[in-house]
Amino acid sequence: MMTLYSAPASPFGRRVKMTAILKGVMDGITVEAVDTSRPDNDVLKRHNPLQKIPVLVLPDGVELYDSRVICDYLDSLAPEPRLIPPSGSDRYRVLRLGALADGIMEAALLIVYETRFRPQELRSAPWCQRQQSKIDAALAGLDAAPPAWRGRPDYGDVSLAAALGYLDLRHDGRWRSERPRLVDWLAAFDRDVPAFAATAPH
Ligand SMILES: N[C@@H](CCC(=O)N[C@@H](CS)C(=O)NCC(=O)O)C(=O)O
Repeated sequence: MMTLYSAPASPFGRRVKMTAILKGVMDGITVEAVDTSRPDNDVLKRHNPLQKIPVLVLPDGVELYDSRVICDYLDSLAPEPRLIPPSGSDRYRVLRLGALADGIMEAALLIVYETRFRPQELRSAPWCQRQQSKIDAALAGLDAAPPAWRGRPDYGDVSLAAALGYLDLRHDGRWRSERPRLVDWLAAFDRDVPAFAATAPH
């Protein structure tokens, strides 16, 4: 059995869970919820010096982080469906979309953390605006040319869906009003990939 330390709202954890479901290995994973807002969380400290989730602990005790590494590992467990192409331009298209989604998730998380972890007097509106501008620019590019949807997700698609799901959850879905093509893309993903609804934050 493997253990996944995560949290229901974590977009990085959701990407890992969707990957595990798509690879057919979720039954071999126990999910342990971790509260990242608690300072000095012993579980987190024990498994990841960076004190971040998700962490996947393998049966032999090896701890894998971060979510990119975990998804790569899970993808290696079964030949099909292949979520990260092994080589060629497809591989770098997929990894680049994954990196873009990472940037959206990281910026969105920093904006949330600004109010969650910083006292009022230390909060910086320009800093949050800087993070928001990264999200806006990434979404504008994606809306202008959404990833081709073929009904079978790859790692880049899974990452983008996790990022948009997090913007729905924690940024009130504000991205939707100006990104109609991306809204359609996510609707198609949701329709064709049951793992998306199955991992929805609760
Ligand atoms: N690059 C990491 C990011 C993980 C991350 O930022 N996780 C958040 C929860 S969604 C976290 O653990 N935050 C706690 C903290 O930053 O102290 C990954 O892909 O796993």
